[in-house]
Amino acid sequence: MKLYKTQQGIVIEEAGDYVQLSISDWDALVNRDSLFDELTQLSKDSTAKLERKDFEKMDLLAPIGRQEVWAAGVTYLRSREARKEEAESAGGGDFYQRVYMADRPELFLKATPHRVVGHNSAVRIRQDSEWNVPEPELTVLVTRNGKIVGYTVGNDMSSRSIEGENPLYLPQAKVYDGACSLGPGVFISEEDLPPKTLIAIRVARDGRVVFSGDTSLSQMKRSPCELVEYLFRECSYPDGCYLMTGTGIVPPSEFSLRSGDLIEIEIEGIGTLSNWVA
Ligand code: DO4
Ligand code: MG
Repeated sequence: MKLYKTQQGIVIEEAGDYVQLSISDWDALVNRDSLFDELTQLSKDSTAKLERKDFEKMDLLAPIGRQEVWAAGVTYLRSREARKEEAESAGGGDFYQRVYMADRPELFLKATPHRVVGHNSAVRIRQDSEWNVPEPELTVLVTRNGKIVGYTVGNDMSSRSIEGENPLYLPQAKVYDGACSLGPGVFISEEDLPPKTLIAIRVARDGRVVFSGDTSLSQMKRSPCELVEYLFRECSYPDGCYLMTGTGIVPPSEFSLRSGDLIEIEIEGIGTLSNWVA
């Protein structure tokens, strides 16, 4: 089942059937620990069925209310290798290997809601950064009680030049307006995603694919539950939160995004998130 936030209201999609909910409070809704069961019931009871064509005319918004967006780093070997290379000359090459091996994961605040964009909107690159990449990441929706109730597609837009100059610049490399994209909707499920779930990215420039790559969740070193357990240590999230679980795909060093590029990220079973670079 998928949950969508639109300008016209909240919509659920179950096996090709669309229902518009009478509930309009996103923050209260997504904090229900039994979200899957409740949405299943609402979808059965509702008389407000929508045709697919009517849903497609609605204005899709990023699936977020007041949730903070956090992110985990260096959860895949590919990310560890890329960062090690990038930070070596700044003396930070070793940090990434250490965090990859450590019990404690790397967790950082990625975005407050106003910095998040949704499907078919523009993500941004920083004006003071020369080397910029998308990071395709499975992103989990977590209730205020720490329960994972859904999954969405995330793009952790990053400045590799700022991050590589000094690891202490990480917040500037990661947090800026339009640096985070989520959507199109949220896949609501009680189950863990299968490890074979594919994550794929394509970047097109002037209609030509200039970068593509894929990985699967089986390549991730830590589980979403383990990351959430650390995230909730000594920190509360009154409106719930999103957690991006790290990237397993990093473009080659000579690649940098340009204005006008189209980024498409697909996670099997969840959807495809498309954004153009402003
Ligand atoms: O440590 C730097 C950021 C890592 C990251 O964003 C990732 O691995 O996805
Ligand atoms: Mg990342």
